[in-house]
Amino acid sequence: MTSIDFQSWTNTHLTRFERVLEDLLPPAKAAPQRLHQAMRYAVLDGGKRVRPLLAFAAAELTGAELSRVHIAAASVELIHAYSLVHDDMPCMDDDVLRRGKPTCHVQYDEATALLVGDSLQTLAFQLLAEHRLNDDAARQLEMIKLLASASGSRGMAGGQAIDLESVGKALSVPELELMHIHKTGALIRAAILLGAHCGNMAAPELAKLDHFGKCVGLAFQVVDDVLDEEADTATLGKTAGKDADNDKPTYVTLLGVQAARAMAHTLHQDALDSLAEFGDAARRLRELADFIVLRKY
Ligand code: GRG
Repeated sequence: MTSIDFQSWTNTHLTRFERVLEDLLPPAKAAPQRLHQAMRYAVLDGGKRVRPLLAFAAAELTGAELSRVHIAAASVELIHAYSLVHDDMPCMDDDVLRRGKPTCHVQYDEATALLVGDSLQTLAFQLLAEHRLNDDAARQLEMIKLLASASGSRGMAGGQAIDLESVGKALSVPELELMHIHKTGALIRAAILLGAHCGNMAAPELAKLDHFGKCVGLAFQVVDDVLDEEADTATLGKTAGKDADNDKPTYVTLLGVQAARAMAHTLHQDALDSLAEFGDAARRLRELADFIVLRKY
């Protein structure tokens, strides 16, 4: 698929991936129906699917089987969807709009939303354990460990804890960076590495990809902060200006819009530099880095 343009590559992958997610999620008619319907509501038909796309693009460097990459990408997207459902609940960010729709606890109820997050998280690990993702069992075990540490208290959930503690506080830029490397960056990095682990990439190349992931993960958050300030709710599909309203430190509040954009530009360049050795095979990763930094939603 290297000869088609980025938009066609994305559309082709996402159309196929939506069907994969539909099949991997429990059917809406299976009991307990309300929980299964709410899981499907939280995952299907929404979101940019940036993490799965990064997994597909990283896997292209290895020639991994697409059916395997689908499972790895789905596991990351399920963790991401769970984090959004829990983040939107009244005990956390208390938001009513996500992916252009009422949030899960608004559409269903709080107890259901809590169980949706729990069930999506466990389903993610079930997929990684149940499907053959690499002929080398040790590498597959590494994938499970990777997603667990990226999601848990030393990764995304830890970053969320720091986020909740930082409301109303004046963080320094390095403190803010540490928070976002965990909260947003860890899962983005994991998506890239899981895609690569579906093939057999050697450690030096994995390290380069990991650096790419670290840069785009942070750039994603810097741009998110700028968009939270500059874009409107309809464009974002979630409530704009939420961070400022909640008195949360952001790159924009600490640095201002212009310096935040400059930081995203530096991270973008650093990310592209780390792909130099991969040549044209890394074309989709470069295009995704461009999308992450230049996106308007
Ligand atoms: C509840 C354990 C737990 C963690 C929550 C991811 C997260 C941590 C909170 C989401 C709140 C937020 C706005 C985070 C900053 C950046 C981010 C992850 C935005 C949402 O990701 P997108 O833009 O969402 O990829 P879509 O809907 O496109 O998939």
